[in-house]
Amino acid sequence: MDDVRRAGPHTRIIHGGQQTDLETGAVSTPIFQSSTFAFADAEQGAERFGGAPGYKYTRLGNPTVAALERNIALLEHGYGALGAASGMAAINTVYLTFLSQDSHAIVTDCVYGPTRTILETEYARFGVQVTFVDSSHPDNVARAVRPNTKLIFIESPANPTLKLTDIARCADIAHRAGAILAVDNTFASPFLQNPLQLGADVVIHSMTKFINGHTDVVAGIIVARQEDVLERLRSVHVNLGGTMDPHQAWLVLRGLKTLGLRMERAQANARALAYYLQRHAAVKWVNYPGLVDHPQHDLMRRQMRGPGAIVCFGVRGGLEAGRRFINSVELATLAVSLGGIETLIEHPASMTHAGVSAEERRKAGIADDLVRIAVGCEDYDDLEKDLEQAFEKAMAGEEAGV
Ligand code: LCS
Repeated sequence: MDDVRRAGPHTRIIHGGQQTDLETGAVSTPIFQSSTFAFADAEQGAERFGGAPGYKYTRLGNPTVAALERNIALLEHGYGALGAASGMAAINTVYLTFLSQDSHAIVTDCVYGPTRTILETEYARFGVQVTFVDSSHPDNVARAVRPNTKLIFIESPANPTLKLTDIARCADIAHRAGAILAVDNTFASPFLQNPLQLGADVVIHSMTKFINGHTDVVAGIIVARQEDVLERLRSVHVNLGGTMDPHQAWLVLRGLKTLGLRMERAQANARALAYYLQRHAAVKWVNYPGLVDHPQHDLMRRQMRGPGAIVCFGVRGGLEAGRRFINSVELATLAVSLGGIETLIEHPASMTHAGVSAEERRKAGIADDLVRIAVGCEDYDDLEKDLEQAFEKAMAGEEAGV
């Protein structure tokens, strides 16, 4: 194929940035499990350290990791990408690249817990200033801009409130302020949303989630729209050391091949579950951007290709009934994380976002009764049956006053 960039979404996922191994004909990218790479002679070693192409040392670059980086860069329409040991390693490289003493960041208030708490606990020690805003109203972002604002970091859809942020508007605000816009695109995956095409400068993913999709790897990636931004990130990333291991990269490459298939199926399941929950007497409220009454349904249709596979809801009877409900599921697994082929269920206020204070959670809209369900690829009927029996148990406890 002349240019896989112009191919359809599944073809791009399967073939993007991949090439058959020239020496052996291996169709699957080999695992180059080597920490270092031999030079032909002293001159070649010196040239490579001077910037000539070629591998030197795995923390600085590795062929298996590079195959994954080429693929994700292509899927996100970026100039290039940097594999990371985890989503948090990717986020820390972004923070450390663009923030310094007395610089200011604007961050979505309802981001993944540690994305927020590390700014409050660690970066604050070095004089970094942060304003957390409800970025679902871009005017809040514009109002928070200061002369020293260097980074706007948004998560859309956000974890766990599923609030969306208008990426194009935020790119405009960032660029007028001379700042970088970075977007955590984990919840959408590159299959459903491409922030760089909407004007963002940097995208990060926790590849632990949809991109790998099999609940067996922790990994992250950073994608930059422009070469100069990528090189700034690279010089911090390789020295900070949160880079990727070749075996980890190979597992992610393998999981990634079915990203489109998994997303389509998990999203269809999520959509059907959202309708089921909306009709259910034991459910107080449902939050899913695919529902037409979601306050940002139109924005979802504008900037995403689908609402994704995470559904949040509140169980009638508050925290206790919610606890009984999540203790009663049998097919769905009570565990944090998301984006795997199996359905996972968790309670953010006491788990993923427990490090965020109760007051800040309330301000960010992370309700105490919020149950997050990361819908997987099982048969829909089995999922519905499982939730139904869990609701029956939760409500029976309610009547018995348990
Ligand atoms: N960004 C988002 C949106 C996330 O949800 C997570 C992890 C991260 C970044 C960090 O990625 P990691 O370092 O774990 O690869 N979110 C989790 C969650 O909701 N449950 O468990 C982890």
